[in-house]
Amino acid sequence: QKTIHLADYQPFTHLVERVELTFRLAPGATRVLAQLHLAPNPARPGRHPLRLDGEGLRLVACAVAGQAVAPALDDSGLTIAPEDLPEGPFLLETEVEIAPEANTALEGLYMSKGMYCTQCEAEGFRKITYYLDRPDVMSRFRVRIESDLPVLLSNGNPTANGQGWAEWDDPWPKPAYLFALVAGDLRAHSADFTTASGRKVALNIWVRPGDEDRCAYAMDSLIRSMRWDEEVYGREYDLDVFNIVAVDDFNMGAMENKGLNIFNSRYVLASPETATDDDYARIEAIIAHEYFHNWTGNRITCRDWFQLCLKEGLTVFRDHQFSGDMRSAAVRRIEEVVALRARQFREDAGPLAHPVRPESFVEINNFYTATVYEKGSEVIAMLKTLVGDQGYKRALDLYFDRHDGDAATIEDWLNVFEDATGRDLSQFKLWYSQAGTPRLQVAEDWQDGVYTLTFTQSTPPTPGQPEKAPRVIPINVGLLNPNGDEVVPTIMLEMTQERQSFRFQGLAARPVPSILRGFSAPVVLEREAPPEERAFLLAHDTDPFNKWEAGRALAKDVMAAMVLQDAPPSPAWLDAVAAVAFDGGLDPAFRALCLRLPAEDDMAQTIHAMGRIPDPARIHSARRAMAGALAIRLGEGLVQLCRDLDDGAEFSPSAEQAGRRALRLAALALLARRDGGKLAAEAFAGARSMTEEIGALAALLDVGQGAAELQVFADRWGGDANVMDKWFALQLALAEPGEAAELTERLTARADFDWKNPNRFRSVVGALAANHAGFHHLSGRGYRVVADWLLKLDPLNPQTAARVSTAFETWPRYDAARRKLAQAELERILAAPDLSGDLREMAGRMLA
Ligand code: DPP
Ligand code: ZN
Repeated sequence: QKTIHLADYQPFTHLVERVELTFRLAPGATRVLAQLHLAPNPARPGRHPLRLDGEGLRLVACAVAGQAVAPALDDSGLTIAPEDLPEGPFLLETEVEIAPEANTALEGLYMSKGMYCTQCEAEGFRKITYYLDRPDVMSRFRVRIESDLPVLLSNGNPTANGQGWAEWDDPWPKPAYLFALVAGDLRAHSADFTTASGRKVALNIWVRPGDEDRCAYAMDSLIRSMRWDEEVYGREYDLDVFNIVAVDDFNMGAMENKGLNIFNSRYVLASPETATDDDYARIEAIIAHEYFHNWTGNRITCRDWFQLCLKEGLTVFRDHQFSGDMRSAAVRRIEEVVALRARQFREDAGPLAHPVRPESFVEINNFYTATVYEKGSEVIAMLKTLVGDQGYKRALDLYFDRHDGDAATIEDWLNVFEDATGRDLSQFKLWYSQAGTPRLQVAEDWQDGVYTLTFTQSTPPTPGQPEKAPRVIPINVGLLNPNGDEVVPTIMLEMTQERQSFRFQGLAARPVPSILRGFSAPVVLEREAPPEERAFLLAHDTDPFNKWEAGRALAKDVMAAMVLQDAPPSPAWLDAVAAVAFDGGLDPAFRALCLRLPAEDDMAQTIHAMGRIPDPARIHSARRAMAGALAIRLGEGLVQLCRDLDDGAEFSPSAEQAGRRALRLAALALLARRDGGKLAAEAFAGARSMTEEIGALAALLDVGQGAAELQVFADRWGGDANVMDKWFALQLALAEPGEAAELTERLTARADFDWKNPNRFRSVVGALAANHAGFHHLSGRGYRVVADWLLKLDPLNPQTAARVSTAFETWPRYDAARRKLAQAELERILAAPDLSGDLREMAGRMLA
C-alpha cells in the first residue's frame, strides 16, 4: 500500500480539453468508448509518458491520433510511452468492457435493483474508463448512453435522444469525480424554478415507480435551497435542468454530481407515515448540502484530495446556516454540537485523529470523516466569528470571483480572507494542520470591581503530533448578575496565547460567566462549577446554547458522580430539569433536548478525559437510574404534558410541530418507566406518523415491553426497506447489554437481512456497534460479531466495511480486559488474507 503525501503534489503532465463518452449498457458487459482530447500541460515542460488510472477494466482497443497503440497495463492503470505520443495536442481513443452487475463495491458504474448508477467520488471514475482521475484535471464532458431502459441521465443539459439512446452535454468543466450516469425504469416528481436572473430550470426527482408520492418534501427543500443560495450567497444555478435520483444501494448519504445528484433513497423519500421528523430534517439538510456543492465543490473544486475540507467543511457550514434559517437556529445549533461531540471529538481523541487537512493518506475514502466535515465546518464558523458577518461576506464574494472554475486549496481560501479583511491568518491556519480537540481551562478573579477571566489552552498529543502550538480561539462570553440579569451581553474574546486574561470593569457585583456562547469554538471547556451555578445558568442564561449546555453539564456531573462515586441522582439536577420541562414559555423542541440524557458513549468519553477508566456497564445502569429518577420527579405532570401536546392537528413536518412531538415522546418514554408502557402502547396503536410510531415503540422497548408491537410493525412495513431499517436499528439500540450480540445474530439470520445493502448493514452491524454497553460487553461477543461481519463485507464492499470499523476507534479508553479483547479482534482483521486496502489502513491505524 502506498502512502500519498500532500507535499508531493505536482500538476498533471497533460490537460484534457474535451471528453466524449459512449456507454453501451449491458449488466454483464458494458462497453465504454472514450475519446479524450489531450494536450501536454505547459506547467510540466518536457516530454512525459501518459499515465491513466484504470481499475478492473478490460481494454478492448486503444488508439492515439487514429493509430492503434499497445499501452503497458498494470493493476492500477495504463502507460503510453512518450515516443507513442505526438508532441502537441492529440486524440486518445479507448474502448473498455466492465460488468456493472458484478460491482458490489458500489464505486464506479454498478447496478441497484435493475437500475444503473454511478458513484465516482473519490476515485470511482477509474473503474469506468481509463482517465486522469484526479480533481485538478477538469474537462468538458459529452455523453451518449445506449440502453433499452426508458430513463437515461447524465450531467449537464440533455441535447438529443431517440429510441434506445440519449445524449448529454455538460458545458461546465469538471473533474471526473463529478461524473454521473443513471439508467432505469424511473418516474419523475417534477417542478420548476426560475432563478434570480430569470433562467428557468426544470427540476426532477427520479424514483422507482410507486415512490413518486414521497418526493414532495425533498422537492420543497430543493426549491428553498436554490432560493436561499441566491439570497444569502448570491449564487445562481447554472444549467437548464437539475436532476436528483434516489437509489437504494449507496455507500454515502448522497453525491453532488454536476446537474445530477444521486441520493441514498433514505435521504429523499418521505411521507408522514414512513419518515420521522428527524428524517425530514436530514432530508432538508442533505438536499441543501448537495445543492450547495454546485458552487462550493463543483464550480470551485479541490486541487487534490488533501483539500477535501475546502468543499466539505464549507458546504456543511452552509447547510448548517440554511437549516438554522429554516428552523429554530438555537435547536439546530444544540443538535450540531451534540453530533460534533459524539463523532468528531470522539475521533479527535483516539487513534484515528487527523487534521482537518490531512497531510498523508493511503485510501482517500477513509478521510470522509467527521473531522474533515464537521470540524471543517466549525473552523469556518470560527473564521466568520473572527472577521464578522461583513468580513465573511466580502471574503466569500472574493472567493467566488477569484476562483470560479479553479481547483483550489486551503491556502487560496485563507488568502481571500486575508485580502478581503486585512487580517493575518497564519496562526489561525493551525486549525487546519493540528489534530486534537483543545482543552480550555478557566480561572476567575474578582477584586475591587474588576472581574478577570484567565484562559489556558492545551491540546493532547495525537498520532504523529506530540506537541501543539497555541491556536486562535474565539471565545464568546456574556456575564450575568446574581439576580439573573445580563450585565455584559455577548462579546468575543480573541485568545491567541497559551494563557491569556481578559478584564471586565465597572461591575457592581461578582458576575456569573456564560462562557463559549453558541459553542463559538470546537474545544472542551474544562470548568468545574457548583451545581447551583449550572442550575442558575439553565434558568437564566440568555444564550440558548449555553442555557442548554448548563443543563447538559449538570447532567454529566450527576452521571459521573453516580458512576464513579455511587452517588444518587442529585435533587438539584432533578429540580432544574423539572423547571425547564414544565416551562410553557420555552420552545418545546428546546425542552425536549433538555430532557435527553447524555449518551453513554459521550459519558465514557468525558470520564476518560477526567483521567478515569469508563465502565460501560456502570454508565448504562447510571443512565437508566437517572431516567427512572426523572420519571418519578416529573410525576403526574408528564401525563398532563402528553395530553397538552397532543392537539390532534393535521400532520406537518414543520420544526414547530416536530418540537411538540419530540417533547411529547420524551414525556411518554419517561412515563413508560412509571406505568410499564401502558400509555406508550396506546400511543403506538393510535400513531398518525412514523415519528409517533417509532417513538412509542422505542418507549416500550426501553422498558422491556413491545414484543407484540414489534411484530405489528414488521407486518405493516415488511415491504419497505427504509422503514424496516428503523425496525432493525431500534431493537439493537435498546437491547440489554448482555443480549445485544445475540440479538444481532438472530437478526442477521433473517432472510431480509440483505447485508450487501449498506443501509441494512449499518442498521444492524452499525447499530450493535453503537449500543455502547452491548458492543463493549465484557464477554467480548459484541467485538467479535462486529469483526466477523466486517470481514465478511470487506471483500464485497471495502468502503462501507472500513467506515463501520471505526466502531473500534475508542478501544484505548477502556480497561485492560476490554482492550485486550478489542485488540485481538483488530489483529484478527489485520491478519485476514486479501484484506482490502481500505480496511487494512483503518485497522492498522487503530492498532498503531
Ligand atoms: N457526497 C458526499 C458529500 O456530499 C461526498 N462529496 O459530502
Ligand atoms: Zn459534501
